[in-house]
Amino acid sequence: MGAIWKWDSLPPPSPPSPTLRQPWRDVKWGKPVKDDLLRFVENYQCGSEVTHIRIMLYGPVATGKSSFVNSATTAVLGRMAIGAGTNRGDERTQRSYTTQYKVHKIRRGREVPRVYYPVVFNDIMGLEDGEEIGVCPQDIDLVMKGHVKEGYHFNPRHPLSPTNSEFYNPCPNLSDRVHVLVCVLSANVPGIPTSIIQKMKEVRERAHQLGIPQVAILTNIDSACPETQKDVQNVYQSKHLLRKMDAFSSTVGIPINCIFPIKNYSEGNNEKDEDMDTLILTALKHMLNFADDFIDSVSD
Ligand SMILES: Nc1nc2c(ncn2[C@@H]2O[C@H](COP(=O)(O)OP(=O)(O)OP(=O)(O)O)[C@@H](O)[C@H]2O)c(=O)[nH]1
Ligand SMILES: [Mg+2]
Repeated sequence: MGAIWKWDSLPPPSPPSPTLRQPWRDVKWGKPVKDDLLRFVENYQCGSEVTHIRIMLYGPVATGKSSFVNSATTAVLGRMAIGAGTNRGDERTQRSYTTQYKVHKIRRGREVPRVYYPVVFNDIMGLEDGEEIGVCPQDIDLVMKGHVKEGYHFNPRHPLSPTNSEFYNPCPNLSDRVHVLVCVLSANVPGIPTSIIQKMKEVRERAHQLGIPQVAILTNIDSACPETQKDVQNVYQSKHLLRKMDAFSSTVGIPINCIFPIKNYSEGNNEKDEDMDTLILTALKHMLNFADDFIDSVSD
C-alpha cells in the first residue's frame, strides 16, 4: 500500500492573508503615471460656458473634506498647502471644525495679477448626528444651486433665507453652481449614524434632481488599514478596504467605480509622496471629467 496522506501531517493553518493576490482595480503607479495625471490637471481648460469647475465636498464631520482641498492643492502645486483649516487630531470632536462656507482656489505660479487654475473647491460644514446640528441639507441644496455667497456662516437651526441675508445670491450663473458633488467618507470609522445617512440621502436626491454628477472619496486608507499604511500601493489589494468601499457603496448609493480611495496629506503625513499624489490626482481627474459632462448637458 502506498503512503497515506493524513490531515495531521499538514502544517498549522496560516492566518488568512489581509490582501488579495491581484488588485481589484487596474491602476498603474510610478513617476510617469503621476506626471501624466499632473499634466492633465495643469493643461485642463473648462469650456467657455463657465469660468471654472466647481467641486463641492460634503460628508460627516472630520472625514477629511478640508484636508482633501489641501491635498489636491499640494498634489497640483508640488508643495505643501494648508489653505483650508483642518480639525486638529488632539482636539477632534463630533462637531464640525469648518463652520463657514469657503471657496478655495489654486494659484498658478506667483504671477501678478494673480492667475488661478480653472477649478475651485467648496468646503462646507460637516453633517452631524442629530437634529439642528451640523450643516442643514437645505443649505447644501442652496450651495449646489449657487445661491450661497462665500463667507456665509452655516446656522444648523435655520437654513439661509432668501429674504434677509446679504449672503443670498438671487441670480446665480452657471459658474456659481456646483458641477460635481463629492461625498467624503472616512475608512477609519466603524459606521455612519443613521441620522447622517438620512441627511446624505436628502443631499444625493437633490443633486440627482439637479442632474449633478456624484462621486465619493474614501479617506484615511492609511489609518484604517495597516497594509496600506505600510505601502499605499496595497490599496486595491486590501480586503478590509474593499469591504469598506462595498459597504459604503450600498449604504450611500454611489457605485463602487465612482468611489476613489485617498490618503490625505495631514498632520502625520506631510512628506510629498508620489503614490498619494497618484490617488489624489486620479480622483481629481475623474471629478473634472464628470463636471465637464454636466456642463455639456446643461449648456445644450
Ligand atoms: N491619517 C490620515 N489622517 C487624515 C486623513 N484625512 C484627514 N485626516 C485627519 O483627520 C482630521 C480631520 O480632517 P479635516 O480635513 O479637518 O476633516 P473635515 O471633514 O474638514 O472636518 P470638519 O470640517 O470638522 O467637518 C485632521 O486631523 C486630518 O489631519 C487621511 O487620509 N489620513
Ligand atoms: Mg473641514
